[in-house]
Amino acid sequence: MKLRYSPTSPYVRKVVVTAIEAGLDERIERIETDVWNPATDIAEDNPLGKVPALVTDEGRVLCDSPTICDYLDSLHGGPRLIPAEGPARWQVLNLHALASGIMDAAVARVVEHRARPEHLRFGGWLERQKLKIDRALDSLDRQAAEGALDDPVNLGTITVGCALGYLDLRFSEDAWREGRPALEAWYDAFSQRPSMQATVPPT
Ligand SMILES: N[C@@H](CCC(=O)N[C@@H](CS)C(=O)NCC(=O)O)C(=O)O
Repeated sequence: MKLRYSPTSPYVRKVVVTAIEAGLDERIERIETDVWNPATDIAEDNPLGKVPALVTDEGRVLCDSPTICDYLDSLHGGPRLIPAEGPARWQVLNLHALASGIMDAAVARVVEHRARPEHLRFGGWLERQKLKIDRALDSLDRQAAEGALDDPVNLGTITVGCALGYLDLRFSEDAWREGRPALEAWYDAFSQRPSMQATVPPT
C-alpha cells in the first residue's frame, strides 16, 4: 500500500497511528506530498487534492481518513479499532467525530492565517473556529473525567490524541491544558504510546 503523506497533517497522523496500532505500518510506503505546492500531483490520486489518500495493493485509491482507517481496520486480526456493533461503536464513532471537528476547525484557522492576506481575514469566522475547539475540549475533559476515554486504544482515542497533538503544534499559545486536568492527564499517558511517539510532527 502507498500513503500520500504529510508529516504535519493531523489526519495523516491518525491514519499512521491506526496503521501502527493495527500492526500494518510496515506494509505502507509513505509518499511525502506537499498539497500546497502548485506542482503537486496529489489530484491524480485524490480529486479533492488532500492528504491522506491510500493506494491499496489492488490499486484502489481511498481518500478521507475515516475511510482509510476503516479499511485498515478490516485488514488485521487484532481487536477492532472501530467496534463492529453495540454501544461501543457509537461511543467510538462519536468521539472520533468530536475530535475530527477539532482538527477541522484548527486546520481552518491555520489555512486562514497562512493563505489569506491579513486585510482579507474574517476575524469573526476565526473566533467561531476557536469557540468550536474550546467547547469540544471542554466536552472531552468531562468525558475523560468520567473515564470515557479509558477504553483500549480505538479510532476515537487515536483521533483525540492526534487532535491534541496538532493543537500543541499549531496553537501552543492557546494552552488547551489550562482548566482541563482530566484531559491533560489522559493525554500525558496516551501520548506515550509507541504509535504516538513514532509520529510526533516536526516543529
Ligand atoms: N476530511 C479529510 C480532511 C483532509 C485534509 O483536509 N487534509 C489537509 C491537510 S491537513 C489537506 O490536504 N488540505 C489541502 C486542501 O484542503 O486543499 C480527512 O479526514 O482526511
